[in-house]
Amino acid sequence: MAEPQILIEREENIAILRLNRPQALNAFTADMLVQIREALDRLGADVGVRAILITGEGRGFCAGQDLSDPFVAPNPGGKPKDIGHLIDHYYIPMALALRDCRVPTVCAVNGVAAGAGMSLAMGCDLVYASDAAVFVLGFNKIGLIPDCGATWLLPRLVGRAKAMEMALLGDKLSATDAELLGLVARTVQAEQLFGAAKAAALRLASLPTRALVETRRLFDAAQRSEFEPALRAESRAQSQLGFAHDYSEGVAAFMQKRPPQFDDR
Ligand code: T3D
Repeated sequence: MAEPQILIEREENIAILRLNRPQALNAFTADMLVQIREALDRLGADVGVRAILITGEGRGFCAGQDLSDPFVAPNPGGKPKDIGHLIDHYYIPMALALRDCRVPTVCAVNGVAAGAGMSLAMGCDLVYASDAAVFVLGFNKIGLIPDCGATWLLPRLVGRAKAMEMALLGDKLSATDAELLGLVARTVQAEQLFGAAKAAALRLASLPTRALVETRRLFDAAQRSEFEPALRAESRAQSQLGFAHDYSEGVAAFMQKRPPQFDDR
């Protein structure tokens, strides 16, 4: 029987999603993209899950699209394949499922993150990288443009100049440089990466989920907004969150000098 392309485990109130094609540095197949999207939707809707940790099996995190996948692999002499179909029906739904995930997401980048694999990492809420990880867009070497959200995410994270250099020259970026540039939140020694990322996911899982996810939404929305509309959007979100149980629980816990028990999703 074929190995599953992703693995899901549950630990306490977090879910761990592992990309599981280590022989190809966890390169995406079309099936795998569907499985990741379905897992994000399913786990996000599960009230027992309050954070999702994404990582890769083996020495790589994800090498982007599997270039040998018959779904897209060029077919010299045969009928040309429309890569846009793959993007529209597989990559975009996965990228949107990640952006709209109902719980916070943590990425543990355990090795190379290339092409759309780098986009997957950048799309997570909290990105920790192993000191052995490297980031490379790589699209320039196959005559394509950065996709799966990379044109939106990368310049916002590292600035246009560095994003252009990474996209046009396609050089690898070390995890240390990725942290200095703001591409990842933290670089951790390889052997400590999973523990650190899991601890962060467990911390997120103990916090008020709706407020965390609203923070993500507002940070993203503010990128396309003037200052005053951002202030108004904050006010509307705050108003809604103020009606939620987690707000009264947080304030009560503070006043009573006890740890809060957040459970409102
Ligand atoms: O159709 C479309 O392409 C549209 C979709 C776009 C989304 C994208 O993500 S496009 C970008 C696709 N990804 C790449 O172009 C990256 C290709 N890979 C590499 O440049 C290098 O493998 C890495 C920089 C990622 C890692 O280099 P290194 O030296 O650490 O490992 P390696 O020896 O190159 O690879 C190890 C194995 O993984 C090797 O297989 P083998 O020889 O041991 O049997 C290699 O062929 C395989 N592998 C790596 N990347 C891919 C892959 N197999 C299929 N697809 C890959 N993307």
